[in-house]
Amino acid sequence: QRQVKIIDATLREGMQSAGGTFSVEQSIEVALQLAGCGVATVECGHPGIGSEELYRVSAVVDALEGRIPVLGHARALEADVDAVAKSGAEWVGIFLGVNPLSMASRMPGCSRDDLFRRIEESVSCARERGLAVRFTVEDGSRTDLEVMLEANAIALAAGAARVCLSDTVGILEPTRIAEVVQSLRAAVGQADLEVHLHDDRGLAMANALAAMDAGANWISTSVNGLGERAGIVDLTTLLANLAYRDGRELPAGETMRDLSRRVGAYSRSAPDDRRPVVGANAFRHVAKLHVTAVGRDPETYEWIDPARFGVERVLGGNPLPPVPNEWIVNPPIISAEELRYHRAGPGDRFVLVDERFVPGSGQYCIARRIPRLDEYGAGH
Ligand code: HCA
Ligand code: CU
Repeated sequence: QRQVKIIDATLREGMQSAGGTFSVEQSIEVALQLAGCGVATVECGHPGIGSEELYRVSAVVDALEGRIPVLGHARALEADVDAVAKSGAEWVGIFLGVNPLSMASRMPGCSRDDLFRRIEESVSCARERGLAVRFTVEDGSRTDLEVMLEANAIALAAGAARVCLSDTVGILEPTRIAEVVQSLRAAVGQADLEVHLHDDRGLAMANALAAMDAGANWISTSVNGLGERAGIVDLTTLLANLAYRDGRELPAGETMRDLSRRVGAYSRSAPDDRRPVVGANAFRHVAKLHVTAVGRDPETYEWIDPARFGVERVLGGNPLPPVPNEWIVNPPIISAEELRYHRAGPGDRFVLVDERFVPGSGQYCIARRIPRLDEYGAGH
């Protein structure tokens, strides 16, 4: 089995999340960190949207200095493909829906043959511009398999290097995606095969692993799973899974945690303490029974050695007094040092609303809320 490669789409799919957009500077920071995380390609933006987006994508291309390639997103239209070529990105990701749902709602009057012609033309156009091409049937999981296979075959014949199965609304289950990927793999032979999986049913990660086993060799991710609605496959959790299953080498834990925190702040989302690996509680043991057992032999309650992520396990954390009802968003338990950070006030990631010392623990329980846009300071 080939080593699976990761294309991280934080700077494209993640821009389609509720938390807002990434500035040029933020995009560059994130792209450079992604390059240090073993990601094979950075998917960034949709240059056809306008000049600002085109500028953001070219800035990321320049900053990466060819360390890893950039892929820009494009509809199956010459203008969109041209914009990607202008950005300097090496790859274009062309997508087109070919099922009755997308045809009726977005391309009334277009026959399937018209759409197939558009695939042929846009892929050829991209090849003429010197771009490498990934082709995606949008909403592939709700598209008739034969139709998807035909669309892919047209794209590959026109020079696409990779096709992508898109579970645009996150409906697949592991057993089903395995069947679909096997059919796609049989049809595309040795060509690269990617999967782009939304998490609407909470199955994106399970589907990614099933797809890998069935023959997909590229997985599309984003940091913190950021994306439309419930998002897509989470990058750092996937990396941890690959380390666990396949012994794949991990990037430095500090880089992963920093990336997660950074993208969390840039996307105005509260930290997810329970997120695998990078969450504050990912390696915290609470029950006395667990704490005692882990003290003797960590393996008793650990799936993987936190030292592999450069993290120390945390023992204890409870019992704490119940949090009063009126305490608002996400009251976490933090150290005195972290409290000083939160006291720094507006311009920070959160606005501190209330704080309370937890007796005997040296820690504080705080209430905070996500700042309104006008409360964000410079640098955020
Ligand atoms: C979108 C849809 C997409 C495309 C994926 C791809 C999806 O937001 O435009 O081009 O590979 O989920 O189908 O993200
Ligand atoms: Cu998507």
